[in-house]
Amino acid sequence: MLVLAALLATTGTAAADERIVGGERASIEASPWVVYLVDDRGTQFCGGTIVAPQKVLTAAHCAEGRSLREVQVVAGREDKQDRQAGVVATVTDIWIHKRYVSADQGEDVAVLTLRRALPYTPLPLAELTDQALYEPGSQLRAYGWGRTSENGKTSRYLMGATVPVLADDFCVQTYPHFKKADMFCAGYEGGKIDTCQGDSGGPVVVDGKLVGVTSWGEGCARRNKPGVYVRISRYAKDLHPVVDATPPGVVEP
Ligand code: 4AZ
Repeated sequence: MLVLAALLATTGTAAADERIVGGERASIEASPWVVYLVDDRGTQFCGGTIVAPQKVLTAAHCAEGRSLREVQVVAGREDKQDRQAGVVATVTDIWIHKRYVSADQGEDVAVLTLRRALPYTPLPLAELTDQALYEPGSQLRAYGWGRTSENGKTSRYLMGATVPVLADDFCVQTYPHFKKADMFCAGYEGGKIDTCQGDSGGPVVVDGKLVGVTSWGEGCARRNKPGVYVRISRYAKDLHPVVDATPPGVVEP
């Protein structure tokens, strides 16, 4: 999660300067619904959110082109190196929004069905009636194990950052193909605090609801280039049938 890449580049010593790191460690106990996805080599590549005991919501661009064997869900583990913590869950089905083409064209949502129910509290989705949560200035929390600078390494530990919703007009100005019905952008005009590669698919939360999924942006924490997120309230109708379905062949723990 984020860093001030431009400042790093100009000072050369900024890596040791904590003031430029926009995120901070977050605890898995306080955010038990945040998970990460690993590939068949065990490498973390995206985030996700537990939205029902056997369902994880992520970005379509995280799930696209992957077979079931090429994605597993790691839940309850704050430190990626702590192999004892939490559980690694097998994926039995991947649902990708039928209109998904690419992240910057919208519909960047996917739902993974797990073989077993996870012993962690799911996070409810924002609904169409939750428009107030998306007002400019609304302070959201984004979570992930992604890169801590634009060209840096992903994070060993779960990180969180607070980013305010920006006005749709600003997002359209900076990203001409931004679709305000399907997306929102959040962050600071000056950059500094942002999500980054590896955070994709992970949760953006306010008021105990999942309002966004990390989707895209130009670089990370750049001036006037905020992060772009899936506007989850707009997809509630598409997601509920998938999220609320009882998976066949349920294996109770
Ligand atoms: C990515 O590549 C990505 N700064 C995620 C988030 C942002 C940019 C890129 C937002 O997954």
